[in-house]
Amino acid sequence: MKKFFKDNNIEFYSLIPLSKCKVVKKYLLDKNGFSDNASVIMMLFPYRSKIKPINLTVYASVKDYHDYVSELEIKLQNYIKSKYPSALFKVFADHSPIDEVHAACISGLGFIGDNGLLINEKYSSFVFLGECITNLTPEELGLDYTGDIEIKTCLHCGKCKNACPCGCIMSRDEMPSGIKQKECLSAITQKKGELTSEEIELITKNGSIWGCDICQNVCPYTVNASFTPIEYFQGDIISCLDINTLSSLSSEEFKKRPFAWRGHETILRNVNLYEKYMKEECNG
Ligand code: B12
Ligand code: SF4
Ligand code: SF4
Repeated sequence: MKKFFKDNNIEFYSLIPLSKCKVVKKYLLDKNGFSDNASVIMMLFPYRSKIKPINLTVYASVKDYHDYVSELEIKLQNYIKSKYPSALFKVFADHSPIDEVHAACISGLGFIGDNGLLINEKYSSFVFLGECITNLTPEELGLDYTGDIEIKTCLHCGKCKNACPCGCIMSRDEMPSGIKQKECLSAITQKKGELTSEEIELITKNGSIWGCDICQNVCPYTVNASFTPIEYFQGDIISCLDINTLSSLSSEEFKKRPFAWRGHETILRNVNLYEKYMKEECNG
C-alpha cells in the first residue's frame, strides 16, 4: 500500500481499527458487509491551489472531490484485487459511515480546530478527508496500526470565532462546542428555495456564493500552509462564477462541479443574487 500512496501523491494516510471510530451511519457498514473487525485507512487530500477564487470557496472552485475519490477507488480496486481477489474494501468520502474529522484526528493526521475542522500541520484545514474501509489485515496491507496518539488542540486564538459572520462557532470552553450547523453560512448557500433577507445579505456580503471559507482563511495555520500537490485539484478551476460562465457549462461540465448535487436552480439563484448586489454596489 505504501507504494500505491506514493505513486498517487497521497502524503498523509494512517491505519486504524474501525472499532476506534465514531460510527454515524451504520447502515453503510452493513450494506457493504463490514464487521467490527474491519480496518480504516484514513487519507488526506489537500485541495488548495495557488489560484485564489473570487466569489467561490476553494472547495467549490476546484473539480468535485467525489469524482476524484471514485477514480482513486477504481485504481485501488485494480491494485488490491490483483493480489487479494476476494478482499472486501470500499472508499468513502463525505457520505461516510464514520465521523471523518474525529477519525482523522485519532489517526494522527492533524488536530481539530475550534472551527470544527481537521487542521493538518502542512496544509492547514484545506484538506478533504476520505477513507478506505477493508477486511484486509495490517500485514496484508503492509501497514501498521497507528497507536494511541497524543491529541493536540489548535491555538484557541479566537480568530475564527470573531470572524464567523453567523456567530456559530462555539469554543471548547462553551457547551456544546463545535459549530451550529444550521446557522453556518456554508449550509445557507446550499439551501434550496427562497431565502430570508438576512440569508441573502449573508451570501452577498461575505464574498462566496457557494460554501464559506472565512474561518479557514483567518486561521493562523493557513498563513504558511502549502498548496496541493495533487494534479486533479490544480486544473480546470473556476475562480469567478458569473452568469456567462455558468450558462457556458455543458451539462457534462456542470456535473463535475461541487455545487452540481444541489441542482442548477440553487446555484443559479445565488449567482443572480451576487450579480444584482454587485450592480447595486457599482451604482453607488
Ligand atoms: C454535515 C457536514 C457539514 C455541515 C455541518 C458541518 C458541521 N461541522 O457540523 C455544513 C454544510 C455546515 C458543512 C460545512 C462545511 N464543511 Co462539511 N461536512 C459535513 C459532514 C458530511 C458530516 C459532519 C458531521 O455531521 N459529523 C458528525 C457530527 C457528530 O460531528 P460534529 O458535531 O461536527 O463534531 C464531532 C467531531 O468534530 C469530533 N470532535 C469535536 N471536537 C473534538 C475534539 C477531539 C479531541 C476529538 C478527538 C474529536 C472531536 O467529535 C464530535 C462528535 O462526534 C462531513 C463528512 C463526514 N462524514 O464526517 C463534512 C466535512 C466535515 N465538511 C468538510 C468541509 C470541507 C466543509 C466546509 C469547509 C465547506 C465550505 N468551504 O463551505 C464547511 C466548513 C464549516 C465548518 N466550520 O465546519 C470536510 C472537512 C475537512 C476538514 N479539513 O476537516 C468534511 C470532513 C468532508 C470531507 N470528506 O472532506 N459541512
Ligand atoms: S464556514 Fe463560515 S459561517 Fe460556517 S463556521 Fe466557518 S466562518 Fe462561520
Ligand atoms: S483560528 Fe485560532 S481558534 Fe480558530 S481554529 Fe484556527 S487556531 Fe483555532
